[in-house]
Amino acid sequence: MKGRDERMSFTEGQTYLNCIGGSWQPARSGQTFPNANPATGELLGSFPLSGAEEANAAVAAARKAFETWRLVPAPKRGEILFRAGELLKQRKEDLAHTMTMEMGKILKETRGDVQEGIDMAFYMGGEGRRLFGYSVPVELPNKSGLAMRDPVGVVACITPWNFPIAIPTWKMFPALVAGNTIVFKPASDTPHSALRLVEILYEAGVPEGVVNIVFGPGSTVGEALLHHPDVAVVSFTGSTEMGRHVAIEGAQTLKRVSLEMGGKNAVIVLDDADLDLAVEGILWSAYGTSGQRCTACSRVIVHKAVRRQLLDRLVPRIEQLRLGNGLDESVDMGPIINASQLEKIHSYIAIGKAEGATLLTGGSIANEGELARGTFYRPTLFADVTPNMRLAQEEIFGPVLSVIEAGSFEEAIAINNATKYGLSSAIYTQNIHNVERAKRDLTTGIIYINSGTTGAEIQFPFGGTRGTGNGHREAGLAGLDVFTEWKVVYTDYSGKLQKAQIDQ
Ligand code: UN1
Repeated sequence: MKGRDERMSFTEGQTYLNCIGGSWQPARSGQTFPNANPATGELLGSFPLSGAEEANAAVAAARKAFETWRLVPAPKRGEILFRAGELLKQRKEDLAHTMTMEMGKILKETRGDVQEGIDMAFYMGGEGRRLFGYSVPVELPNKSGLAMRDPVGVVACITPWNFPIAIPTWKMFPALVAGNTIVFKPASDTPHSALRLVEILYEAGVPEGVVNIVFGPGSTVGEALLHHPDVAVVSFTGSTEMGRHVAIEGAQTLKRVSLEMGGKNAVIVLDDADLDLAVEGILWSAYGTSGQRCTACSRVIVHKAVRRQLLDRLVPRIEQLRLGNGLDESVDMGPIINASQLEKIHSYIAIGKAEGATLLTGGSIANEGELARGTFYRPTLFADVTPNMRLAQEEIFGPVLSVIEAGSFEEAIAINNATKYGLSSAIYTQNIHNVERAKRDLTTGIIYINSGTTGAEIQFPFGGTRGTGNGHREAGLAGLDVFTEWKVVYTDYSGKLQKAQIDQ
């Protein structure tokens, strides 16, 4: 690969490169942006501050590579993903460390993030020998019909910083096995994990130009991809506000746009719940990744009969959570991704108090000792929250949890469903009737029974209703639909003109 020796493995303070058409190159302007560790503030490296020019060059390279990649037999494309899965496995520990350093979540979680990439590599690698279409009987004699999947073309993958390996693999691996080529624009807070993933794909055997990575802001690189006529699909994960913009702009060139956006996920605790189990699920799903997951639990809807008992168990456990550098295995919660997110999270404390909610614990920036070097926020719990408060409606994307009281099963379900988001919900109950009613009545894309709101597995569709998505799903079989076009082939071997619907 051209320029490969310019690309070295992770060294602090190093300048990294875009990969366009298999060639590693800086931004044409020569400018870079810094990548910093949110736990310590230290500079980890610099990445190319690219713009429209680099994005357009990457689309041209991907468009060219598409003409040959689409003709590579799908089982061979799948084998490359199997090799990528092996490399991810071999480098899991190293990748987890890199990820913890650039975005802060604790090692246990960054290992899980890489594991999702490994799982997706093997799952989608297997699709190389499936990619099922179907044949069904046709209405005329001596004729057959076949529905098959075609790749769509150039796919732009625009990804967030909270799952820097997992989410890109959910987009790139199904796209690749189906025969598409890729321009990858990762979040500017996590460029290094993204770069490592692209290196692995090339090492696994992806031909030049099939995967391209362009670092830089959404406002230049992202916009160029959104408006480029040769980009066929935009797969985006991020805020609902930005997702709406992607959909509107993408519509101008009739792109297929797949959106995964915000969440305001709840854990419902009924009066017959195992409260100790519920506390574990709430802690893990509300404060894991410092609450910075689209699946994070940010509301607890508790039956009034067990509210007091639940709070009595929950508050001391929250106060025991240890904040610190995620590389330290004894730490429970790492930093917030950056200073502007920290400020945004903190602004909700005043909002919640003004609305009349009761702050039970947390509610402040943590800056004692070593923590002052990073961007840390104390795990926070509000009680006496009512369903329409901003605390209960807006995605905060941080460790801020609101407890809402409900008087009945029906009320709890109604509160759960009444937000503009619809990603994930959880219910704790030991009553089989409540389980079945919850499965029927909860209107989110993912439901957990007696478990928290996080922990989706890649063999199932991932995504949500209402403002969380636009009807598409990632992962599982459904994940292929975004990256394939149905093509139907009718073959008439009767040797005469047969007219469907006319010749009866
Ligand atoms: C996200 O929050 O953006 O279910 C993805 C989970 C993870 C994926 C979360 N497997 O929480």
